Amino acid sequence: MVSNGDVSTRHFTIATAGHVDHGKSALVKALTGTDPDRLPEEKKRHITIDLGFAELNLTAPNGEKIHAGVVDVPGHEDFVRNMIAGVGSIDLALFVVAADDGWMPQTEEHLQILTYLGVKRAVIALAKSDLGRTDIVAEEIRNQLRKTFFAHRRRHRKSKEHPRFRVRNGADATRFRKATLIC
Ligand SMILES: Nc1nc2c(ncn2[C@@H]2O[C@H](COP(=O)(O)OP(=O)(O)OP(=O)(O)O)[C@@H](O)[C@H]2O)c(=O)[nH]1
Ligand SMILES: [Mg+2]
Repeated sequence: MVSNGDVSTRHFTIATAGHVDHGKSALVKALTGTDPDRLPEEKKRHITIDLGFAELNLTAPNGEKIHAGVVDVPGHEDFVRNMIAGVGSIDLALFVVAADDGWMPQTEEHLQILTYLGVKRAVIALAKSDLGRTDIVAEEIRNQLRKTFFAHRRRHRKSKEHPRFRVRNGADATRFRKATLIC
């Protein structure tokens, strides 16, 4: 935390994760206004190759300022080394699963990488909710996360045998109808 007179600012680093084409960069752009795909080749191929960066400035209900640096990682398996570099020292993962595709190989691989690197917090974003059966994919995500650290944290806090995830609709921050967040 950095104190600036009587206003303090908390700093966080967030990184995306998830399978190729599941909507990570679109979500970063919707949240921050910055297109993280900056390379000409990325624009041409409509794919993230290298890490992209954006930032988010928020004010908490208590007036505290929050500054989040956002790292957007590639989902394609060929660029997994760049993904690993991007999530090396983050506070929170923005874990994206597309509702029309569900749990895919790099969804699983990125979850394993986050787990291995000790990332302890994640927000799960169910992207492309305008295209898919959100209830079925949400259930699939719950099942996949049931035995992970993310679920265990909730289980400990609530002292329940089975973790529960709330599903809620996010604000309309994109050109798409809505983003459904599962947390
Ligand atoms: N219909 C619909 N399309 C979306 C949504 N989010 C993203 N897209 C589209 O899906 C495609 C892939 O989106 P990206 O944000 O580039 O996906 P990505 O996960 O960043 O892809 P990589 O970085 O290459 O792994 C683009 O054509 C987006 O416009 C959504 O919520 N609904
Ligand atoms: Mg991308």
